Amino acid sequence: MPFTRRNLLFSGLAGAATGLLSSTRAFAQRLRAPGESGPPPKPLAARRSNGRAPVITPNGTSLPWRMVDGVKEFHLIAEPVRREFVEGLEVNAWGYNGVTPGPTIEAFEGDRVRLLVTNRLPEGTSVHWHGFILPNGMDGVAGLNQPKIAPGETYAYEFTLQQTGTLMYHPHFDEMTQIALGMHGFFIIHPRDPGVRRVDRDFAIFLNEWFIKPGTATPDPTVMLDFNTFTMNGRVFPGTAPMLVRTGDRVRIRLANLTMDSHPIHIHGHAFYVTGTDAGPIPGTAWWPENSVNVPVGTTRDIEFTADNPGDWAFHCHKTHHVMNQMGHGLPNLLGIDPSSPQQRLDQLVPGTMVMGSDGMGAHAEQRGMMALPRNSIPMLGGQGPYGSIDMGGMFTLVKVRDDMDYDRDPGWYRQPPGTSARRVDSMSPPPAQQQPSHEGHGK
Ligand SMILES: [Cu+2]
Repeated sequence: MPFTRRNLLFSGLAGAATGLLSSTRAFAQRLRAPGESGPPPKPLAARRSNGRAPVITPNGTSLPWRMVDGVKEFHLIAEPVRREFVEGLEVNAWGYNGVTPGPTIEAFEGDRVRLLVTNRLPEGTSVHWHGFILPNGMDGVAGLNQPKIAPGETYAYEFTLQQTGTLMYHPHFDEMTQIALGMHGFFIIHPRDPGVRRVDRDFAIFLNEWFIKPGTATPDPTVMLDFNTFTMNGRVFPGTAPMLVRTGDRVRIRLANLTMDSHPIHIHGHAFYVTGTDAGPIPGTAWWPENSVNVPVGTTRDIEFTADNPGDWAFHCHKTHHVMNQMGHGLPNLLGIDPSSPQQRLDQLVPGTMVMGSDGMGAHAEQRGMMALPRNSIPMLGGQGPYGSIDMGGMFTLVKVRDDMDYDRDPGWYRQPPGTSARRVDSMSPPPAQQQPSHEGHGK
């Protein structure tokens, strides 16, 4: 199926629906403790509104909750998940409630929350509430604050939210495997007053990086530095859903990183302010303007801007290898060398191998359709745009700004107003001599 925005939007919605269903099912299946009585559980609460734009996790899901005796109760299920990063690449990951990253949890400052955690992994786990001010016994470091949650067991964490901001949850047991395989999620605490730091569009993007050998489906969690697949909310471009905003919207994007690398995330066509970290909101007087925000390991960053520039704007990690898709390593550097002879010899040994192009990597994108790839792997370079191939994949997505944006429907590619596009000029006559730079009239 060729990549189209419609497919992409549909698969995103389908994914969200599946996640919600599986969460709902999980609630229904929750075992009652022996002898537990009382009224039957109330139905799931609808998504709260409270006058605030809901947080959107592109390609992701939000975790439903229900009120039980004044406590907001959520249920996380730690389990292996099958995640499609983009059509052609399915990955054996670990996550929560059927997805990686796990569903986004939202609550309000002052809320009393209970988080049920059921372990369906083949090994123990725990959940740490990253950045939270909470009782020591709820902090989730296995061995230090609690026993590990053994396979099949359910634990309850319960505490009162004393702060606001973009926080996270992740295991603190066998971190190297569990976090690397995708076990992490957002826990967003809103201010009680809906007028505080209000925005029109509020997005959340969890960054991750993986090593998945081409032709395999299970990431190698022992890899320390040499990752080859970089995701935003468990998807790589062109599988990442664009963020849809209306001209004039106040936009917040929350970014989180629990990988082995920092990720400098860059926006085009706008400048933003850095407005928050995992320690909470930054006072307005201390916001600083940026075009790229480095998201260090083990942190979140909030950025805000007014979308005042219509168009399709790139939003991506600025480490150049992090905007490439699945790369096979160990190939020689052939930049500047005619690769046809080694290509032929390699083809005899390993059919379908691509060596680096002598003129850079752009040719790979051009040849994408003809490349023979190992099963369950994807080309190194991105997707199709309105003007040809976009040579970026991985941690790359789009902010689409339109005057009349329908938030529920991808508008397709931006139509640039006449006279506002870069254009080819080398086929025209050379500019007349009087248009050359002149220093006349500057005093000499
Ligand atoms: Cu990066």
